[in-house]
Amino acid sequence: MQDGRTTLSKFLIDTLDRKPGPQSQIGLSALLIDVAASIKTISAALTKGALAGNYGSAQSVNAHGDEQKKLDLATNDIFLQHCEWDGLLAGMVSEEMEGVYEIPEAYPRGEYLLAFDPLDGSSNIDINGVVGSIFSVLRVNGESGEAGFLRPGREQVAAGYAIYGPSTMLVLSVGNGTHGFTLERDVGNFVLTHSDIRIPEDSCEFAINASNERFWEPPVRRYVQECKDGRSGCRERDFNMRWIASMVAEVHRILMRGGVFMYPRDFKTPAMQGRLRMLYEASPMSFLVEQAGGMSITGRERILDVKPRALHERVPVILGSKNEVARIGRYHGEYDRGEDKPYTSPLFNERSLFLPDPV
Ligand code: AFP
Repeated sequence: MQDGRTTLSKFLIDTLDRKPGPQSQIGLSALLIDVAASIKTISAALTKGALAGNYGSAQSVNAHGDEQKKLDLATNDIFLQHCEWDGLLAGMVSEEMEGVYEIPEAYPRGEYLLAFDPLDGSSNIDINGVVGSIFSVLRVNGESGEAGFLRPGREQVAAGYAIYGPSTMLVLSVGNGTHGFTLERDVGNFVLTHSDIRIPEDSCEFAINASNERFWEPPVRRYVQECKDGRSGCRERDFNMRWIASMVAEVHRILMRGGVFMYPRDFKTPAMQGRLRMLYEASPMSFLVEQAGGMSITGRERILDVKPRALHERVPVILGSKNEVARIGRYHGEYDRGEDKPYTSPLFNERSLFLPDPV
């Protein structure tokens, strides 16, 4: 594979079709070509911006009560139209649809299941910010309907995202590393430009929506405070903070230069286990991050081991540079075991041997 020369099609032929992989990979390359075609169509629609009249609200809400932008619905339809007809899928799930999208009777059914967020970060659309699409592929396992999708993310056979930035990129893994392709718009090809991406194990950059700080659990507050303390604190180095409100943009930055992205469990809405959805956000992004040498946890367990109980189930997400994510996981463990409280004793003050003289 040569950066700058290998197209997505050649990558998939060499990686999936030429290599005698397990039987289960047959048709996967064709499906990923259909997904890539969806991304090209979406990229073309987004570059028109306000001129296409696509901005603004669709005056509707999705299954979770989130307001839908016109482009949320338009991009959802693009994925359906590109992927439903080719006899590769048995069903689809999307952030923008309440239930499983059954393949129309007019088309043959296939061996794969596709879950996707057609437009991640859509609150950035009207401000011309970075947005993306996220997708996850499972192989049919004999269970039909919702049950077929409710499996741990480690069972994914492929995952990826598109990032619609100054350039459109497709970042993909089929289980042999994480690779980035850049859209050569004049020709219409995705060209391999970032083969075998590796996330640095250490980092000085973290991303979290700090406006939720008062709702975070103590281990998250502890980690973020230590980052803010910088070189004057126990980390002995300064950190930088980012928040783009687009998971695709945050994860792409981490794949490019390391860092940590956190959307942890918070008590702003106690019933919600975080904001991000498992099937088409946390799970595919965790697959990509792990394939690139990073780590992805809920705070207490590996995200790819979590079995979702509902199509749109939310999950806390802490992912990125392995050593930083492991530290945050350690803080959660210390908190759960009651080990993170400074030692206090009726006889001795935790900062010095003796209690101050009674005043
Ligand atoms: P939208 O697609 O509704 O804009 O949500 C984007 C997202 O799911 C994820 O991409 C961001 O990291 C996160 O939400 C931003 O959440 P806040 O708006 O609470 O910062």
